[in-house]
Amino acid sequence: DLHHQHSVGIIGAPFSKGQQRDGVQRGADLIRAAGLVQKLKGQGCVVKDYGNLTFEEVPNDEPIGRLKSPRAVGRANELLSGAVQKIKSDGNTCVMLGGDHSLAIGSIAGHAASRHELSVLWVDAHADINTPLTTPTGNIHGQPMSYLIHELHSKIPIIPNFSWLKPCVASKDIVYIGLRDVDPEEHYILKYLGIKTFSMTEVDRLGIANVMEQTCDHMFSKVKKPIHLSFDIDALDPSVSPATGTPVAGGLTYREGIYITEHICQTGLLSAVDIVEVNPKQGKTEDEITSTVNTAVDLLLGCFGRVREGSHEPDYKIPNP
Ligand code: 4U7
Ligand code: MN
Ligand code: MN
Ligand code: MN
Repeated sequence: DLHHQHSVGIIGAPFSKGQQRDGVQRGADLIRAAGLVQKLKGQGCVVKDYGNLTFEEVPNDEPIGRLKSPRAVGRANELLSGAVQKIKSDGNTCVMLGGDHSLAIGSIAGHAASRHELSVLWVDAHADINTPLTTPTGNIHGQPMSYLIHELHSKIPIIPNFSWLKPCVASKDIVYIGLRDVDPEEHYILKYLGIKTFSMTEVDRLGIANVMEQTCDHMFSKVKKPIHLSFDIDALDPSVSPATGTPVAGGLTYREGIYITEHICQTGLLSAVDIVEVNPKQGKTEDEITSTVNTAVDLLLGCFGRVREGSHEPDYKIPNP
């Protein structure tokens, strides 16, 4: 609804070991420095910033098969999962500022631990559903969904520092928007599990309004579950958000991105949001960094009640001269 007050709990996760590019660990602080908390308060939200997690160095974190930094990623996500559970038990919508997208493992697992059944809306150029055996790169930011889905449990090997994690999302409760760089093994998995996807082709064919109608129809087909929105900034076109590690041409426009957040806000069911993969070191100029960070902030404002038509206090009166 448009008038309820959003209680927002923010957790920063300055973590980068789910991939190999330095800089993504600075995303959370840059999004804060762009005024996120003040802007959310300015639109009527009650905001608590829980600060940043501290990730200790994990020694002897040798690759396991193709998997890179498995122990560090497992430990970081265990910590994040606990923090998200705390923020949810305090009665907030949780905002997780990454960091790379491997952090969705802990964010979604922590959210699921406090809410049982979730719908997951994954907005990304990529499907991030490689398993540790299908990954072409070994980077865990390309794998988080496979660790979380019940139906893939038997395909995930035992990994050190992941024993705390139990799969917590059903295939039927997932929707993807923005796909345009999907590995063949990932494409098979998406089809095999019958996961609902709106690639950029569907966004082009249907338009974003129709995509969001169908997304909500799919997510609310039975009961109205709380929504976990996992938003990878690379879902947007590199002309909008260039400062990211794996940009892919042909992405969502700024307006399509904002429309997604406005529509999800209006469901009244948004329960947790991730904003990930903002990497200032991947920006070629200061403007590229600023536009990426400001877009991340605007997406979050859309999640928490900002509407482009404008708004006013219910008791506002035009001043008399
Ligand atoms: B992101 C990739 F192979 N699929 O698995 C992989 F193309 O969180 C890319 O969406 C993953 O940015 C991208 O490494 C991860 C690759
Ligand atoms: Mn609302
Ligand atoms: Mn991506
Ligand atoms: Mn991603």
